[in-house]
Amino acid sequence: MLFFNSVTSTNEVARKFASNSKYNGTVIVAETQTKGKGRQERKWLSPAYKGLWFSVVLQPDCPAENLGLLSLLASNALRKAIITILNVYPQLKWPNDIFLNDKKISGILLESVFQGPKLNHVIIGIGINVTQTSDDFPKEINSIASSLYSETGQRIKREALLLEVLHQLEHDYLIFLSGDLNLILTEWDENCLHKDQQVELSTPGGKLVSGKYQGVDTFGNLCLLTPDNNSSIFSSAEVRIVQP
Ligand code: BT5
Repeated sequence: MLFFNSVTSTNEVARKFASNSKYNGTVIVAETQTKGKGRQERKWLSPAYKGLWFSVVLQPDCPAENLGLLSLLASNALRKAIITILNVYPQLKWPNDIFLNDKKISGILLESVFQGPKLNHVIIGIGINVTQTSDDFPKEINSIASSLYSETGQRIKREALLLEVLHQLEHDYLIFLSGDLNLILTEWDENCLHKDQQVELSTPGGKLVSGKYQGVDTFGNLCLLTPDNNSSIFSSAEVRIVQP
């Protein structure tokens, strides 16, 4: 595990180690990130001392299609760690956001490099808001983002949560490597925020598609039943729950 005071992004630091096999399992932790990033190059706010910002380098020997599952695995492991440390029950939004009381308290950014049909390495970047209060978030995200402290009133040791996340991640990753993918899929599905709900997806190509969320397939792709009664599968999209 490598600790830094300030980095641009822990995913960027991890990238330097990621292709060398001796760094499989390396964890990069930073007190703050100056260019923390989300998906699609969005910004991730990472104020010093107020959260956990870290990345894990993994070099799984598995087909490229299993990448989506790793995404679900990471958010599910994170959920279990939060339950253990805080005794509260977050929900999961596809593909890898963690919500508590309908607010986003954590996000995950998976970046990967392929070698032909196989994954060469994956960087799992995890951001968890721990002690922020609503004043710490800018207006634009104030109503959708929150922290573990704001939602539970509990002050926790960040080190304890970090160790528990890594423990759960390792536990589930070993199950994943053994080929038993059902546990991850079942646990993830049971705790999905938009289970059986009407949703609107915005695709990376900018299309909006509405329908009923039907679950995830064995690769972790999202399955949607569109109004014309067709089932469509998405490997990447932004999910918005449509209020009935
Ligand atoms: C994510 O992206 O949720 C993935 C975030 C991953 C962050 C970790 S921290 C360690 C590692 N190093 C990095 O550089 N990144 C990873 P996305 O689903 O695209 O959400 C981004 C959006 O969430 C932004 O556009 C904001 O609206 C909102 N946001 C930004 N900072 C936030 C925060 N701290 N808490 C909650 N929401 C935030």
